Amino acid sequence: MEQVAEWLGPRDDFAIASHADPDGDSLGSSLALAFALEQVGKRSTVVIGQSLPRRYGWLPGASRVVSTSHVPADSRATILVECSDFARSGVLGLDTLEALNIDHHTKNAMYADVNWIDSSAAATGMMILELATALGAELTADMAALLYVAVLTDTGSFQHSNTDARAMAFASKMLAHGAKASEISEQVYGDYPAARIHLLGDALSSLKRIAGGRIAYMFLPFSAFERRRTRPGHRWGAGQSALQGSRTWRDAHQYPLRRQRRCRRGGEPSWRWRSSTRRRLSNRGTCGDGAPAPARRVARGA
Ligand SMILES: [Mn+2]
Repeated sequence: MEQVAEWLGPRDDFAIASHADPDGDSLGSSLALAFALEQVGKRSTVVIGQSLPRRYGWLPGASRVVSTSHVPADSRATILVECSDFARSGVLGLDTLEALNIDHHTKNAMYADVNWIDSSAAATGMMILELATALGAELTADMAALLYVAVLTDTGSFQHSNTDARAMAFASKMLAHGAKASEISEQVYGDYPAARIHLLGDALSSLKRIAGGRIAYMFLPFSAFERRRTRPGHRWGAGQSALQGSRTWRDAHQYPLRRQRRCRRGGEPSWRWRSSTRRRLSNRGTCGDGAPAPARRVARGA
């Protein structure tokens, strides 16, 4: 942390880059960092390599996010938030600048001048608060909302295994500083288009049980995506929601979801199946009757 503050000290005009397909943690962290830097008299621009996802359009400071494929010309240094390498940002030219790398994932190429990785943090947002405090910035209500979004989304609404006492204490602190839990949840999770809800229904109604009921699976054929007129971003989201929904089923131990994807090889469109699975923690290792659980990843292709 000392090294990070030392690196920031003499520098100004930062491009703060979130990763491609930005999530609540990378966007909330990037914007909160921009507010903290502003408090200590430093200029920064938050850059993302695509348009801002609609459900994050309400975030404090969202109007300052610049969607660009190339780093702004007036940037003098860059801070990458949750990017495993420069390319992960989806923004070109960052590697020509002096760089600070902030991440809580262990899989990180350690590519910057200063690399600050803390895998014990449930969200990068928790590291950003540490940094803001070290810089002497105050935790404002806007920053608290942004950092609450970071920890809310990265813990899967406080359901994933990274939900520990520290994450909950952090969330509590954000609420005490003005974050509104119910409003934020509604903004983040209550803005799905009808097409995505229908797609979720398609997935859930395809639910089948095999292997004597020990394995349940759902599948989403490409035709469902076409029928529901979904955009690419909805497809992954519907898959995730379907997996989430299947977790509530009392007897399930593992939840594979198969999605059909269209691929182009040598100009000819072809079909591929892609599978993802989730396993219930309390049943990890066995399928209830003592039999070993099936492989975590179901083989791709069909
Ligand atoms: Mn994260």
